[in-house]
Amino acid sequence: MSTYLKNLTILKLGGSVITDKSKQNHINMQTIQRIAEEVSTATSTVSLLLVHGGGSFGHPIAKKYQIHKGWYSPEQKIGFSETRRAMMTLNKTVIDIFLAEGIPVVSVQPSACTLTNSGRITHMDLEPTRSLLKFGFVPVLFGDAVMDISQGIAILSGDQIVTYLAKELAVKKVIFGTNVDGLLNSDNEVIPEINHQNFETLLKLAKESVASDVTGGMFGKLQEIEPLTKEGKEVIIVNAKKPGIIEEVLKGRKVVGTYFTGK
Ligand code: IP8
Repeated sequence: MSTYLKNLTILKLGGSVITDKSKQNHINMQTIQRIAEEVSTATSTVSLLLVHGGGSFGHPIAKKYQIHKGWYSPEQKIGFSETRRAMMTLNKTVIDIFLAEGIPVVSVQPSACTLTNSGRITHMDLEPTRSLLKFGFVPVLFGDAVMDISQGIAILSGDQIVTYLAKELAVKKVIFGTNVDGLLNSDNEVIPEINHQNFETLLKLAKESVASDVTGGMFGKLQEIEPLTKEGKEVIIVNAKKPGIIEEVLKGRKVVGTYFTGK
């Protein structure tokens, strides 16, 4: 393995962190700004890949035009284009804020390098991303509307991108920055550790919770995390809305959150 791939970390910033899901097209500028500052103090110790979700930008339009259900009507064309544009707008703001903080972020547009089949990635050209990492850039990918071999069009979640990148790029650690302190039990307490014993029960619990996302909310996230834990990756769900958490976890310190042990 080349040196640049050692200690490679993926930070996923959920849509609920970078946008206000209760208001369409509302970006949480101050939250992104604070996270960028935290990342900037921590990136000397890690190689980083950023992935962000769609929040109140991608999801409402994707839902309106049922892009995640695949192609069934020419009216979806405008919806597909609008979903893509919404994600570009959100991504540009993230890029602007991180760049102003001196972080060498480079946007990598998933829909331009990825094909799915029934919503799952079958091809993703990772060479540009590998090259960016080699030179010390921070590639930034995001959930997107993509072309799909069997159903024509699809919504590719940021979480699925994370799983794919983590496997293909020999990533060591994956941090999911959400708006909750971790995975919560029925008493709203953080489950500090998830292993093979309690994974299935928690998956059922998450399935019963209502998801407003077209990509399945916490249930979708857990489904993406499962194969990663089997491969022995370090996976952590933390609250990115709480100041200091992202900096601490990037620096390898123990924080409040849910740790997947894979045992
Ligand atoms: O928020 C979905 O990405 P996610 C992106 O990571 C779109 O599930 C376009 C809805």
